[in-house]
Amino acid sequence: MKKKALITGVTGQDGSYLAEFLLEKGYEVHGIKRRASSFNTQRVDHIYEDPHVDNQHFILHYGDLTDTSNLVRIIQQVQPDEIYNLGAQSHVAVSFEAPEYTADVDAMGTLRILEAIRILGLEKKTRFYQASTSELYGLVQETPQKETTPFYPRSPYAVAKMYAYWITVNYREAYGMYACNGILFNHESPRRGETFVTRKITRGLSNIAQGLESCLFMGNMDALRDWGHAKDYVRMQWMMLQQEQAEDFVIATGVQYSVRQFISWSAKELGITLRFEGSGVDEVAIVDAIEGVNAPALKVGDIIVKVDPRYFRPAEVETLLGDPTKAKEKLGWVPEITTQQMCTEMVAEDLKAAKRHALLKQHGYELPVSVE
Ligand code: NDP
Ligand code: GDR
Repeated sequence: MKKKALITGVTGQDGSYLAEFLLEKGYEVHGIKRRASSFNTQRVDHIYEDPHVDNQHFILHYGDLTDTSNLVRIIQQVQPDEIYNLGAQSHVAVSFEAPEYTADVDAMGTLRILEAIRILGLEKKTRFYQASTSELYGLVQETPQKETTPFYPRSPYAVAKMYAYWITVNYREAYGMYACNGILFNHESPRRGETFVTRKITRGLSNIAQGLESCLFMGNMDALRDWGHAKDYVRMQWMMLQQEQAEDFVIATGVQYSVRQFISWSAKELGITLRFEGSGVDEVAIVDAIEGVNAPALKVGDIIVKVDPRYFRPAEVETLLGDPTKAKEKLGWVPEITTQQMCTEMVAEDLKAAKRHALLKQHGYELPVSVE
């Protein structure tokens, strides 16, 4: 019998990589997608299967983490062996604007799934993975952060995820369910949402190099993060559900860089050397040298990065650095892709898109460029 997995958040970055990974392992993969006024399945369109053929391996269901009856019905119908709860309002800055919605989806949504498993009597059959986060550490109490480091959440998103973390632990202890938390540090890829910092940088600088935008406006460039590749991290999500006992794990690279460093690397990938001048809200990045053919729209002396305080957060998480020793020792997991290799891949993909776009513009077909 084929194993069945149900993924919430299948249309997101991690959901799409995890669906690919599980399909390759021979799973029947079910995903929950939200109803939207336009198509929102771009990240999984390449694995879409025509519902009119027999033996479908990838099946999408309409649903929402705010809708209990919908979740119960889908779980009852699918009878999954594994549930990966990746669905969330996942943007930290947005959670300050929409705190109640974030709590409903990220905290209550997790409870709704756990309760659905219990109501349907699937406690012994269905294994549950919760997408927990390094944001739980917030104002860090210990460096590097590991499974035993105390939490100090710093945003409505992190507080909601803290509820989800503990309710997962609680259902494991109270009902003997196989339920676990992956405490994942930031992970990125060419499929990363365009408003998260790495993708904003790789896409923004690629557009600027091709003359589609003129300046990238950034928030706190001193922030330090431990950035891995989403492909490495979804492998670990699956590994966590294949153990004898459910346990929580930190997933991280163990190396941290600043946002400024990521900007410099991305610029270098485009053949641009940047010089940072000024400080605080007056800091800018200036083109110091250009090599190669990837930045035809720029000249030395152009200011292409500025700080805009609108991107500062009401409470910031300044530094995160994970210690993945437990994942390495107990599961043999080590990340295979370095932060710099990931940056190279992201810039290459965004540059390809920017070149296509610039070519259309050259021939009179101007497309709007969405910028945050
Ligand atoms: P994305 O933002 O790319 O994807 C989030 C997914 O959740 C999307 O499919 C989105 O649907 C869906 N979603 C949002 N709201 C709802 C809702 N009300 N009901 C059902 N689905 C909903 O996130 P990532 O793939 O980057 O992250 C996956 C999970 O891991 C998230 O829970 C995130 O909080 C967590 N996480 C992520 C980390 C990272 O660095 N990427 C690190 C640690 C944790 P739609 O496409 O329609 O918007
Ligand atoms: P984060 O990711 O908040 O860590 O949450 P994000 O990429 O949004 O920010 C990382 C750091 O960069 C700083 N920053 C900016 N961030 C954004 N988005 N836009 C900017 O212009 C900008 N300038 C500076 C931020 O202040 C922050 O310090 C991500 C999400 O995927 C969560 O869902 C997940 O739980 C955590 O990672 C781990």
